[in-house]
Amino acid sequence: MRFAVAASTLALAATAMAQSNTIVKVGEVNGTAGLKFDPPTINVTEVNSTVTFIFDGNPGNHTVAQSSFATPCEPLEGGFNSGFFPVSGASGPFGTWTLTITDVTTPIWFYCAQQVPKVHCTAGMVGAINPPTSGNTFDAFVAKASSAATVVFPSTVLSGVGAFATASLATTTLPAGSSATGGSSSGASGSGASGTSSGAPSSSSSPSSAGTASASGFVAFLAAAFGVAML
Ligand SMILES: *[C@@H]1O[C@H](CO)[C@@H](O)[C@H](O)[C@H]1NC(C)=O
Ligand SMILES: *[C@@H]1O[C@H](CO)[C@@H](O)[C@H](O)[C@H]1NC(C)=O
Ligand SMILES: *[C@@H]1O[C@H](CO)[C@@H](O)[C@H](O)[C@H]1NC(C)=O
Ligand SMILES: *[C@@H]1O[C@H](CO)[C@@H](O)[C@H](O)[C@H]1NC(C)=O
Ligand SMILES: [Cu+2]
Repeated sequence: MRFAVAASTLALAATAMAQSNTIVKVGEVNGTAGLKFDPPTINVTEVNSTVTFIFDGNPGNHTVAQSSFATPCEPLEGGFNSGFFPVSGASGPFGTWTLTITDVTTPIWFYCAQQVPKVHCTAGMVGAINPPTSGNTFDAFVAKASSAATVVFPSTVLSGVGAFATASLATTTLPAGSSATGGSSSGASGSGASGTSSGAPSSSSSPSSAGTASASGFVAFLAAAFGVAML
């Protein structure tokens, strides 16, 4: 027993020093639906770290689409886009989508491409991974987005610039009233690993999935993620 605790502590310490997993809520801030990513900016220092977007804003129907500082509400050429995931119930189904970051030296900008019933990008639904702290800052990006004349609705693409996903947006159902124990996420394993999703449009232009992500690790991570989400 003591050994098991020690071993898991070591494993946690090793994980903390290597790649990170960061959760970004889509369309939800502190339990309330809103046109935001939460947190809107994150720092990722290690290549192959992951960012998991949890689409749990209820009600909501959002995307995570890569753009550029110059044109915040238009798809970056070669950029990623999760596709839409509609949420219309307090207990889901919710969507999850995980990006692996391959370039931690260049900012990764993204926006929500939803324009119905209002434009989310101009309303401030934008985010950034590793934004500069001077010059092209996140605040400057938000300001640029707010006055964007053009908002473009991209098709679903897994592979982006400096980041990629290996599976489409997956559907996860949370039982009503589930607690922070996270034991309820096993039902998500099939959809999480295989990338099937009823909520996201399918895309014939998506690159084939590498499909090598650890399913059990991902499920454990989802459990932790929803534990946080339900606090
Ligand atoms: C969410 O809650 C945290 C902790 O109470 C608070 O610091 C933060 O400002 C809140 N965010 C928003 C957008 O209200
Ligand atoms: C990211 O790092 C910068 C310094 O490089 C820091 O100012 C900022 O607070 C960090 N952001 C987060 C979300 O940790
Ligand atoms: C990132 O993952 C790729 C593919 O598994 C691997 O080839 C590369 O060595 C990894 N890089 C780091 C810094 O872990
Ligand atoms: C989500 O939004 C997209 C884009 O506006 C729309 O095509 C789709 O029908 C919406 N889905 C639902 C279930 O409302
Ligand atoms: Cu949105």
